Amino acid sequence: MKFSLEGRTYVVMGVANKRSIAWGIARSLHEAGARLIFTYANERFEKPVKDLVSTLEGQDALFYECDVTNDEAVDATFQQIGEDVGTIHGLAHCIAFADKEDLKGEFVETSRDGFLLSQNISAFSLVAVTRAAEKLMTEGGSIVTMTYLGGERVVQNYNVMGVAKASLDASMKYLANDLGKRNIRVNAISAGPIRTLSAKGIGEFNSVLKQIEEKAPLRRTVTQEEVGDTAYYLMSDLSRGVTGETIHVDSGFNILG
Ligand code: NDP
Ligand code: N5H
Repeated sequence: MKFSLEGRTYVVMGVANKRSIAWGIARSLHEAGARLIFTYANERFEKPVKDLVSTLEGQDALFYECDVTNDEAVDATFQQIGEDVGTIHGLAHCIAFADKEDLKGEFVETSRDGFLLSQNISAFSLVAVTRAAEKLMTEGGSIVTMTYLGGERVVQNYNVMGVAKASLDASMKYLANDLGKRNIRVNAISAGPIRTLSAKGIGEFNSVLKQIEEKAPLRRTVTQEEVGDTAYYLMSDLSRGVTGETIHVDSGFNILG
């Protein structure tokens, strides 16, 4: 039995399908008794997300469309959430995007537009949603974002996303400093590679997984459930003294030289 999150409401952003890391987080929070709110990028994803959530027994979830590149959409979404539920206790930001062309070859070839696009969706969006969501965290709260090792060091092909994750990681720390006085914590989970829709079609992904199986201390890859349970810890009072932190859920791969 988990430490209960009954009576608490969490916003989960970035469920695309059942393989999404956001879905692992949603299931873990649901198991702890939390009420969930889901956002998706556009109405195309409304039905698939609703169908998925209908499999969570007894979950009285709410759904909103929210394209994070649009300030008005972000503000309107959180204003509506405020009107519908009042207080929220946390938010899981599981959103990233880069042009496929920028995820191969040499980083030096990155275009200005490609660079700004990935920064906009993958890093600035955390700032935008935090600013809108914190107004609803009247009892304190916990914000969790998803990052990857490629923001700390050079990982082949991650390129423009690595620079966006470095920006996200720094944003997470500045936000943690701003919001700490209102008892709102901001942390990141650095996940090892997981086969999701985003990872689909990325060249060399299989060899990245194989490298983890051969070299990571745990000699295996991680699952959405394992990331979900760490997000649950960060959302719960178990982590009440933790903010501005990055927890690696990566079978220990990051400690290797
Ligand atoms: P998914 O493809 O399942 O999720 C990516 C999500 O980003 C989608 O739900 C997509 O929404 C959303 N998104 C993209 N653009 C926008 C936008 N403009 N507005 C709102 N939402 C948007 O992949 P993952 O679960 O793998 O990715 C989740 C997070 O985890 C990302 O930050 C990723 O970088 C990170 N991560 C992933 C790892 C992995 O190996 N998979 C490893 C480490 C970190 P929609 O479907 O509605 O378009
Ligand atoms: C070193 C690697 C492998 C190479 C780099 C992969 C980077 C992936 C991240 C971004 C977010 C993927 C991405 O934007 C794909 C899009 O161009 C195309 N896909 C889509 O549009 C789908 C339909 C939608 C749902 O995707 C999004 N994002 O909206 C890194 C890997 C080992 C680990 C990894 C996969 C990290 C990560 O950040 O996801």
